[in-house]
Amino acid sequence: MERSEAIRLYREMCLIRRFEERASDRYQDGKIGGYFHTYIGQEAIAVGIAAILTPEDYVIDSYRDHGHCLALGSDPNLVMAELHGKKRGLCQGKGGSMHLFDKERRFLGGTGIVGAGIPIGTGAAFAIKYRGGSQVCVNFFGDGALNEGAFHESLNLASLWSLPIIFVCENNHYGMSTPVSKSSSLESLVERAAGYGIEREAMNGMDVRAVLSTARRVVDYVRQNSRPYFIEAITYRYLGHGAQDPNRYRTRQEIEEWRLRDPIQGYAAYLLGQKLATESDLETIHAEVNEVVEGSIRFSEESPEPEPDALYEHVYV
Ligand SMILES: Cc1ncc(C[n+]2csc(CCOP(=O)(O)OP(=O)(O)O)c2C)c(N)n1
Ligand SMILES: [Mg+2]
Repeated sequence: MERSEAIRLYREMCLIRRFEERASDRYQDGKIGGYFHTYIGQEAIAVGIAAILTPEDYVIDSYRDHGHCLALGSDPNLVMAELHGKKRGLCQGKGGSMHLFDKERRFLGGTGIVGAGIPIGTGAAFAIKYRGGSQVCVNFFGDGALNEGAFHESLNLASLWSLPIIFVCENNHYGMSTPVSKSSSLESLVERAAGYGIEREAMNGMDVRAVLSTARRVVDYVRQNSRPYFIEAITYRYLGHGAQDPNRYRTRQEIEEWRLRDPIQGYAAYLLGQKLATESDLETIHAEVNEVVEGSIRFSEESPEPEPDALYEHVYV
């Protein structure tokens, strides 16, 4: 990996982390309304996969979508303003946290219904194939979504019709307060894809270098063969499911153990060890990222609310 690329991955993970921390503060202060789910702990997955995609590829997501959107290059000002429900937001304040959408980046949106993005992404992959394109569609969802009928229907068609889609299950070990061990009949989640004849593998979602190398190989495979692929990204969400979650269903020790595998700290140690960056380079990145995020909050505060009449715009196409 080139030094500039190595540093860019670090910066992006830090941007997502800081963005989520400050957006959480704003939520607690009542400046952001609605539902709100952070991506803290899972940053390496979105950043590592987005780094391999071309601007023509499609991405679709669940409601835990701020990190993916930022990793794809959406403007932090617009994303933050969207969380604040402001007119200058990415979706003019009508999407909010769970329904970010960025047409320019082919980000087909977050979805509030668990598993709902899976058939839509499968449809996007069908469209790619139908039009004879060479793009891929990446479909992010949680471990909880594996138990939705839509997941099984989509995997069946994706395999039957040989669609260029990468199903990325971010296994953060919980669907709200329910551990995977109480919701899945199989311990190994990748085996869910076996029943549909789909190639599959698990990867360490806490290590951006592991994500990058898996993504590079898998995206190549899907592009060249127009076949679906299933990745289980093993990870952990540090905070509660959403902003109101008191987090009583797991021990502090469990959270602390996962924090020892933190994707940002682990990668910082790698950059320093390989002499790809100095302590002072990393401090500069933190300061820059902080300024971007604070700027996005100022941008959100300065943006007006949407006009009441805007409620009727962009509803149907
Ligand atoms: C169809 C549907 N059922 C239930 C819910 C309520 N719900 C919201 S998030 C969630 C847990 C999903 O967990 P997972 O897929 O693992 O995603 P994570 O939150 O861990 O990223 C549930 C049950 C919903 N939004 N949609
Ligand atoms: Mg989960």
